[in-house]
Formats: sequence, C-alpha cells, structure tokens
Amino acid sequence: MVENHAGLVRRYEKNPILTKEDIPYPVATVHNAGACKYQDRYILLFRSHRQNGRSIIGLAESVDGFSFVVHPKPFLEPATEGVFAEYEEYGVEDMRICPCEGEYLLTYSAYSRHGVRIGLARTQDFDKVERIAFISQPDMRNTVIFPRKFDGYYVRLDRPHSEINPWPICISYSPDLIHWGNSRVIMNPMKYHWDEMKIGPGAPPFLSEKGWIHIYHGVFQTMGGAVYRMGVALHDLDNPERIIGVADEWILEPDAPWERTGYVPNVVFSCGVVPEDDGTVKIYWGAADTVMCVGTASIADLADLCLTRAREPL
Ligand code: BMA
Repeated sequence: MVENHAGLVRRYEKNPILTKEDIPYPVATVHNAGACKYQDRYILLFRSHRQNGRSIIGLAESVDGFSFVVHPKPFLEPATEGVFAEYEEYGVEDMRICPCEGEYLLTYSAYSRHGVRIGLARTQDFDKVERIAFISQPDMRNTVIFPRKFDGYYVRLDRPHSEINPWPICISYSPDLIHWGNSRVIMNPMKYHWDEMKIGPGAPPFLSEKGWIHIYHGVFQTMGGAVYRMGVALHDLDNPERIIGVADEWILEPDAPWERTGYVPNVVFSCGVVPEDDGTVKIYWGAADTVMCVGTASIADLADLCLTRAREPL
C-alpha cells in the first residue's frame, strides 16, 4: 500500500483494478462505480463510455474487493421504451448502490435532450433490475440515499444547480421513494478553497461511532482545467441534515499517472464504498474518467478529521 499525501487513504498497490481491457464488450472507459457487498461478494456497478461517447453501466464482482471479474453483458443500458427511454436517450451514468432496509436502491444520472435527472431503480440479486421512477427534474445529478429511514422517511443527499448558489449539497425526504420534499441546502462549496467551484455527493453515507460519514467530491477550476478531489463530512446519527463537521482538507487528490491523465485529466471521483467489520472502509474511485481504483482508510480517522480539522458547511 502506498500512502497519499495526507496518509488517510491508502492506495491499493495494484491500482488500477479495472481498465477497458478487462471489459468483454467494446468500451472506451470503466469508471465511477457504485459499490457494495452482496452475499460475501463485492459488487461494482461501473460506468463505461461506449465508442459513441454515451454511457452504460456494467457489473464486476470479486471475492476480496480488489480483484474483479466483469460480467459478459452490461447491467443497465438506456431503456428502449416508455418514459425511461425518453429520458435515458443520451446514456446512464454514475450509478450509486444504496443498501437500504434490506434492498439495494440504485440511483443514476439519466441524460437526454431534456437535461440530466436522477433515475431510481432497485435490485434484490444484481441480476434483475426494476426501474422505479425519475426522482428529480432536470438538472440534478449525484444522489445518494441513507441506509436507513429516519422517522419513517427515506433521506437522500443530492446536488442541484442554480445561478445564485451554484452546486451545493441538499437533503430531502420521502415517505415512498417517489415523492421527495422538505429540501434544504446543507453544504456549500467554499470560496478560494479546493472545492470552491462545485461539490456533490459521492458514495452513500456509512456509519462511524461519531455519526454518518459522507465522502463527497469537490472541484477547483485552474488554468489547466478542473481538478476533482475527494472530501469527507460527518452527519449527525439521528438527524442527518445536521453536519457535525466537514474536513477542511481533501482526503484524496489526483496523483497517480492514471489519475492525472486520461479521458478527463485530474479526476478522482467516488460513487461507492464498502465499510468493513474491522473498522476500515474500501473506497472505490474512477480515475481520470478512464479506469477504476481502490484504497482503504480507517473509519475512525475519517470521522476524526471531520471533528479536528473542520470548516463551516455553509
Ligand atoms: C462530472 C461527472 C462525472 C465525471 C466528472 C469529471 O461532471 O460527469 O461523471 O467523473 O464530471 O469528468
């Protein structure tokens, strides 16, 4: 394992763990995978650009979380009929696997001539997928659902866009997964800071002893283009809209050669984590929108960083 500059996230020494050569159908990239553990197997639902520039979702599985085998067929491609076809015409991207109350909720970006909105699907077995609904209007991306309900409500973090306050993280609630409301902005990008241009939910939140840990992405615009890094925030255990602390420093930035160059240079972007019983978490990220990587971190260290090196969330 090699330490990154902050030492919190340890990169797996055999990164990248998936490249387009591992995919048994023609694709240009494999990145931004949702992740979970299902029946003692690790599952990645990754995004791939087809050679027409539009994205689909593929499935890979592993027994150790590091060495993955890809299924022969894609997991989800744009729908061909009905309302889903209309809103998925340009592709499906960046799927999150949200384990919630005994099932796996899947959120993804659906692109079409109408913009980008969030699709919600579910699976019980990672074989059959049932699309449920679109749960946002355009333009919304990056939606993660907490692993449990709070006072009977599902809770999600998402990321809308407005000209007045571009790209903050919001929270909203739903009794039935379809109708969402009571939304509030709970976290903003910070001026002249590594996440000043935009922030967005990354992986579904997971538990630490101090609260829910949410790994998010932050973007900084430079003369050489945007740089995508990862940060961490700690949410209250019983009231997830209360952010206890956001770490002032990023936890991972593009550094390895395959993170610095590729389809989109200087990107590390996580859609999935797997918390383990030994107090560590496996963090999966897409590198330069081209390959998949993994690293590990101590869950307690991530929580501590949010408490000891905090900045204001709003
Ligand atoms: C964002 C999304 C991500 C992507 C990132 C960097 O806007 O499209 O899927 O990884 O840009 O290109």
